[in-house]
Amino acid sequence: MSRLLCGSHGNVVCATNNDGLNMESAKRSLTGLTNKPEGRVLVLYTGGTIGMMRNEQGVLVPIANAFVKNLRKYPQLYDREYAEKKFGAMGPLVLPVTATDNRRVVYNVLEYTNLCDSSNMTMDEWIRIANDIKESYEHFDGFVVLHGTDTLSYTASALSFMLEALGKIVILTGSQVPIFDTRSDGLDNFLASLVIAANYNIPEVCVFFGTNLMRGNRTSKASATSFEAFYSPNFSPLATANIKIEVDYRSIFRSCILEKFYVHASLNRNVGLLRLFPSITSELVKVFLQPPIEGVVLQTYGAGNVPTNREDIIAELRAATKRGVVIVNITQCATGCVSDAYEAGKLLYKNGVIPGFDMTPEAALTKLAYVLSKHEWDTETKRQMMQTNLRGELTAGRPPTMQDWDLVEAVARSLRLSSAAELQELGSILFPAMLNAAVIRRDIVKLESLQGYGADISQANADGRTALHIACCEGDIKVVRRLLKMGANVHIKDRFDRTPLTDAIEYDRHEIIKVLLQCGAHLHGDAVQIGERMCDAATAGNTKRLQSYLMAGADLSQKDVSGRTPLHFAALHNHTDAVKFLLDHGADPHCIDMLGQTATELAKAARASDAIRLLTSSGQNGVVKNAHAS
Ligand code: ASN
Repeated sequence: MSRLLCGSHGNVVCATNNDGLNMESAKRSLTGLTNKPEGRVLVLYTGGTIGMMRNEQGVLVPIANAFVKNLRKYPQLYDREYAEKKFGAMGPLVLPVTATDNRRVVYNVLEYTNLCDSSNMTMDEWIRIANDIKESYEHFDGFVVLHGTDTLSYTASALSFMLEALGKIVILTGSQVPIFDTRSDGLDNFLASLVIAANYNIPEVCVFFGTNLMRGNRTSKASATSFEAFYSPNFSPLATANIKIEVDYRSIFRSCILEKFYVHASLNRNVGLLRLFPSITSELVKVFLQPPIEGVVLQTYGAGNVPTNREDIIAELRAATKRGVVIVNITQCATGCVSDAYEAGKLLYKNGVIPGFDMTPEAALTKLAYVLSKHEWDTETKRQMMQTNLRGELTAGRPPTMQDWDLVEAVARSLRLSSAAELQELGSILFPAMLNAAVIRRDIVKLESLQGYGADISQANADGRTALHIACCEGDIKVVRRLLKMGANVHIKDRFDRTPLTDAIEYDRHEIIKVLLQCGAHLHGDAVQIGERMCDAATAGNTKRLQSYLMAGADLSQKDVSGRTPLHFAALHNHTDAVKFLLDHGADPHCIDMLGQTATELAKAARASDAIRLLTSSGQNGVVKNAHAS
């Protein structure tokens, strides 16, 4: 696997169209013009059994350019009527709509060249996947990576570290049987992954298999034959997909750093996994630890034990840690955590080995590759980071205290509720209401205590609105910052397809717009619709609103459906402040509308003399200043 089917990233997207669909047109085509809002998902098809077909010899092989063509033949995977009406025959794929999901899933498939069996995956492919997600990040709500199962947990673990400050969901899935076989786990895995990616804001790299959505860096492949091929030994699933999809919001790992999403696109390859076994020779250990090795995951017995009577092995480990090799101790057991409860374990830590707690081998190895490639960290910091919970990959020490549903329980008791499902439902109703009330009262202490009671800070109310949406309308920057530091997600869209950024723009909260952008928020949806909203602002002479859009990254020369720009409307209505603002910030006075008229011509027709003066003086100079948002 080395190149993308559709060429460079400027035009990834729809492998359904093998010529490659331009990203801009894909973006335009993915707008929500229907009653049910659309959730947009990019599928990165890297290979694996899921897409394989039998060749003439009956052997399973991946076949280039066949996957999407086949998807279009399956009514469960392609609502032909809706898709063709809206996007044309070669447009993105669309799932049939269901009553239970909030959003209709619209998905594009990016098929990799050299579709590979995942046994052939290398760190280069991990970097490629991470970069592909980066390139398309702003155009999609979620990402599904179709991947062979054999090394899927390694890729998921690596991506969880490389995708920094991730704000959207990335799901890796695959299957044991090809999706187009009569009896296959691929269909369910793919469908559930698409639906979850489009409908749920779980800003993590996940693995979906069977009925479980698991944190990717907690998974390992458990079976070569079962449809439940993956397990998450030390952490319960983030969600289960049975008749209903049930998300355990309390277990979602949310980044609490005010940072924009980016990719850490390098990895240190001088890492390895060394599994102890009785009578292992010190020569083997010595050779394994030789340069250029820089990091080793040592798989020891039970709770992290090595033989205390093997000074020869201990000496090799000691010498290596002294040379600066980072050695991380994890257990060979399927579940559980290393500890220093035994003398046999303590010995390791005395000799410079560090505990890897309950990390899977895949997580520990890929984390080492990631941590060791961070040139800005010195060796001590790298050792510390290996022991720190960076992405929910390890449980160190006591879990954070939670006042386990006390508040909800108290209410539940008074309502005589008893079952876990009733409690869960009560929480999902009460918490958003209580969070929103705390935001309106600007009560940061209350917000924090609600989180302590188990509220998910990004939990939405019945309209899909979160505390951050409300805070952006209310306009208290301190509350907004606090929410973001508590892990509130900037990408959640409410029932009306509004993000917190939409609210901040429409309430002209300039400080808040800045901090949202700092956290990776971006404009979404149809550019023409954004153009229309800016044209409305220009018609009303609302310069502040135009400034809000500019700060959020909008193109002030964006046209509405009639081809008019905000400048046309500001000129037509003789709003001189708005005309000046638009000209000062790069709006193009030469743009013509569908009738072939410029802003100046419209101003002349309306006898808007002040606007005409501004426009003609800017035109005479031939200069339209290229100022930027401050
Ligand atoms: N060998 C295949 C792979 O990892 C196994 C699978 O996908 N089920 O690519």
